Amino acid sequence: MEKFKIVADSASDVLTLEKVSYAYAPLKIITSEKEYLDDKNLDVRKMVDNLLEYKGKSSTSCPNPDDWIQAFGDAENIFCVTITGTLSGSHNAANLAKNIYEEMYPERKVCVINSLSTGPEMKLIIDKLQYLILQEKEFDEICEEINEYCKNTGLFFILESMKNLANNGRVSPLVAKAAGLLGIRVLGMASEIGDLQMLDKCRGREKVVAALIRELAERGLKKGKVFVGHCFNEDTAVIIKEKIREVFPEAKVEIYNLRGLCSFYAEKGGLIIGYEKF
Ligand code: X90
Repeated sequence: MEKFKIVADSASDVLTLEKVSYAYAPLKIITSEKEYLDDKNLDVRKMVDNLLEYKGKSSTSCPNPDDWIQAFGDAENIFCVTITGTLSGSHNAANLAKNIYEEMYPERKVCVINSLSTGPEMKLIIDKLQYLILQEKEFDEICEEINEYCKNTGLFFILESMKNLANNGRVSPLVAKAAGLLGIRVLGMASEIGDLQMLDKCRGREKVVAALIRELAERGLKKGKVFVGHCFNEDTAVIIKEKIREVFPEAKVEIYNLRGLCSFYAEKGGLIIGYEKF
């Protein structure tokens, strides 16, 4: 049995970890025609293209406590990272799973972490957990340190459409409307309570990237790590990376493709940026 294990839901975009035992609980993307399981086998490109053509209703569903318990598997100390509990039932389900699991195995412990965020910020939290575990710290110590760390990470998003967010009640239709206008990109961030907070509406890519860089500076990026997750918008991700390199030469930037859940809500062209506030 493993001493330490990291577990997350698939909103984290993390499928494997190199140095610590890891598992994820997939969310689902549901249309009247099809169900997409957000696991390693999902063809994200195909899903995004299908969704662009599809005109009917679509929604998502989160793991239930049983799914979480399965992902926990057999480990003494589990760190479980969830998408924001403000917008998803995943966090609640993970807490229920923790209670059941700890009752089933009184000698095992689960620390559930509400990311109050998604994708790239969850990735930062998972990387930090891996680092803390490799430092051979104790369970309680890691719990404490990871909760401190979460206060020093943040998330921005750049969206061209908020249709799926609005249709599923994750933002108000009024807010979503602005993002629907041709050529308009919305810049926002994960708020302190873990929902979407709008910052700016920009016409054109250059303006929105400039606004993002300004916000990154104002909200504390200096030499920290940055993950730029994108939904088939590598061009803009590369521009963002170059701009960050220029303005914050010591920051460490990595680009990656969003997986299913984040792609569904960010939609084609969407970008989600997680960063450290130091
Ligand atoms: O439980 C479920 O069905 C999942 C619901 C997820 C709802 C929101 C996901 C947002 C994904 C959009 C831009 C980033 C927003 C960050 C807000 C904290 C990506």
